[in-house]
Amino acid sequence: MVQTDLKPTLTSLSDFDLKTYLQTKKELVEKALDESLTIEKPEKIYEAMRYSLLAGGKRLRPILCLATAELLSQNEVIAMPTACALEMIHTMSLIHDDLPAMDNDNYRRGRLTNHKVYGEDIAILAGDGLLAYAFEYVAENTKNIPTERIVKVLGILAKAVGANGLVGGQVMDLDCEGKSDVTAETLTSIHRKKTGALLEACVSCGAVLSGASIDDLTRLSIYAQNIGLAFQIIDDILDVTATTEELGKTAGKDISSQKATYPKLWGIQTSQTKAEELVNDAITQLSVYGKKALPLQAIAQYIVKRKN
Ligand code: GRG
Repeated sequence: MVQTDLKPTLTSLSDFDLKTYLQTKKELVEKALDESLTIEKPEKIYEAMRYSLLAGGKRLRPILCLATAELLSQNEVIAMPTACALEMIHTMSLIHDDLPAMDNDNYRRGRLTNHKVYGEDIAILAGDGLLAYAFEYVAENTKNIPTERIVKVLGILAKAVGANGLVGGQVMDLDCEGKSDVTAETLTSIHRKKTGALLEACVSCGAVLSGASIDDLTRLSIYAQNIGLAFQIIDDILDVTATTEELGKTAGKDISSQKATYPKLWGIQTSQTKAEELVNDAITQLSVYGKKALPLQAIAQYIVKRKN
């Protein structure tokens, strides 16, 4: 029988070895992050920044950026400084999120939170230091790329961080604590900013660095918005169903902080179904790229299957 290349995408997707892919990319990212930030004076602040930046985590954001660059330009090296910057921004948001004035948590990524080790003053400054360094790192280390693409990337990062991104989402989230009448519309608006904006920036930055067309940018943005929301829905489910050991952070925190969550609004089963629908839509968006899109499609599937 003649072997055909036209196997349905989903068959190829189930054959894709995501575990090895994620492990390989994670090792590259860990090495780049380690090299990105060396200890200078005053040592205390560099140690605090490195403590959280090198504390592990899934490294999903840098991997999304690298995978997008690989898809469009077969060149992930050009995206590594931006991938590191995205992880610096994500890490700073976790440090600030864990502060007593915010979510007040003692554990993150399986170890004590930054302020528990270095004190609140240094934790705030470590977050600020990482945020500023993210932009410096992209500007100074992105090579062999037209300057206008680098400027565009810096703009995308700034937008994802600001009042229409992480900051705005966090403010809305804090405002909704203790309220029982939060609608699905409001919750989705919170998470599109708080979680989705940075995940979308990962994909958009990888695309812009690769010289993406408007059509590429549009379909990749839709992919990213869908996986961003699915990621948060699963995050809410795991907060109820997983243990502190599995999560590496305090489980059940959403209930004790009286947070508005998707399981509270829809129940666990409906929340899971909605996340799966979003991910299926995300996968379909990328079918135009054929097998080259398998890594991003497999990452989308992983988002609804993950256990931490
Ligand atoms: C950006 C100036 C500035 C301030 C930050 C605190 C804050 C404002 C925003 C909070 C953002 C936040 C913590 C969103 C939650 C996103 C989320 C679901 C994080 C968990 O991500 P994972 O599971 O974590 O990828 P790992 O540890 O694997 O990287």
